[in-house]
Amino acid sequence: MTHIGPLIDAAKQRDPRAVAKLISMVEDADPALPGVMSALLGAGVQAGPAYIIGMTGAPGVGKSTTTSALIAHWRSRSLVVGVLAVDPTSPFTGGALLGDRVRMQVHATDAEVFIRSMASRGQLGGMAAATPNAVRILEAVGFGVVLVETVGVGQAEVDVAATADTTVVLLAPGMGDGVQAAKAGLLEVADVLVVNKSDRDGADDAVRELRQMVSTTSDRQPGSWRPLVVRTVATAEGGISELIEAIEAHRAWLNASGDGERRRQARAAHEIRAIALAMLSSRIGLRPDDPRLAELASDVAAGRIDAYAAAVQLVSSVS
Ligand SMILES: Nc1nc2c(ncn2[C@@H]2O[C@H](COP(=O)(O)OP(=O)(O)OP(=O)(O)O)[C@@H](O)[C@H]2O)c(=O)[nH]1
Ligand SMILES: [Mg+2]
Repeated sequence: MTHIGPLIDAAKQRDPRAVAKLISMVEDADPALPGVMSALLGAGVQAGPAYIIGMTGAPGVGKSTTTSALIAHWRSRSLVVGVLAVDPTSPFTGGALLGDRVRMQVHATDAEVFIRSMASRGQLGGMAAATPNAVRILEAVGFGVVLVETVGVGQAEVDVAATADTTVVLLAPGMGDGVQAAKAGLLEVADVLVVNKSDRDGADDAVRELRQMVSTTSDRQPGSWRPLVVRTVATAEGGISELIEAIEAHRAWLNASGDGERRRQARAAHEIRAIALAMLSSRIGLRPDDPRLAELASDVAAGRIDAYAAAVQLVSSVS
């Protein structure tokens, strides 16, 4: 609690260690976090909103490599770039943290690029609650562009992706492609679809399949956004300028249609709700590892009581 002032001052100068420390506080759900967020508010207003880009897709599809290729573009326009690689603590990404650092190494010596892997360390509300806070911190200290990498394997990741301004969904040929993405709910959140690893067989088919899916499933209302499909070879920086064009086109549409403002408000509502639910849960003393919850869970699993009745019991036992 005592060193918050200097820490915040250093973070406002984008001192990497101070920024990293603030993000650790988010991961740990540090009790001083509300104070940090309120101290950063003025800075955030001054800095203005960051442009938030979600990068999501199956493990190993090339999210980090593509992100690294994208960073160079915004750096060339003198924007400071933040990257959060969100580890949903899934077994898939257990070994990915070191890999991210290697893949983004070209930017490691650039003081205006901040790259950080994040874990939720069991905090209530998980990544869905933690990620927006971390993004807010980067935004407040002046990162103009924030890329958030999530592994698109479940609803939580889809939720995280949905809080971005522009969501880029990456696929690779031969991984089941469009159907896989549709099943995972990723097509619905995609503003831009990328077929990465297009140096491999099947890229043309994947692009065709996705374009087909987009044209049959997306909103036909005039003025609505239809996801763009781009082909890349991230390792050779192939297609990266097309990807940037697609992202910029979506950004222009966000501004012109007013959808950007709507998304920002939806994002804020999502954040407030996540924080409020976490507060309520902790006020009534409910933790994810609560033994009463475990006991009720075994009753529900065994069919002794239904989940609604269990929830009622749980709430009445803690309040
Ligand atoms: N052939 C080929 N390989 C690629 C391409 N893009 C990335 N790779 C390779 O694919 C592997 C995974 O790349 P990453 O960028 O780490 O993928 P990721 O989606 O971030 O992976 P996770 O964070 O573990 O989910 C690496 O070995 C990359 O070199 C590409 O366009 N073509
Ligand atoms: Mg990665």
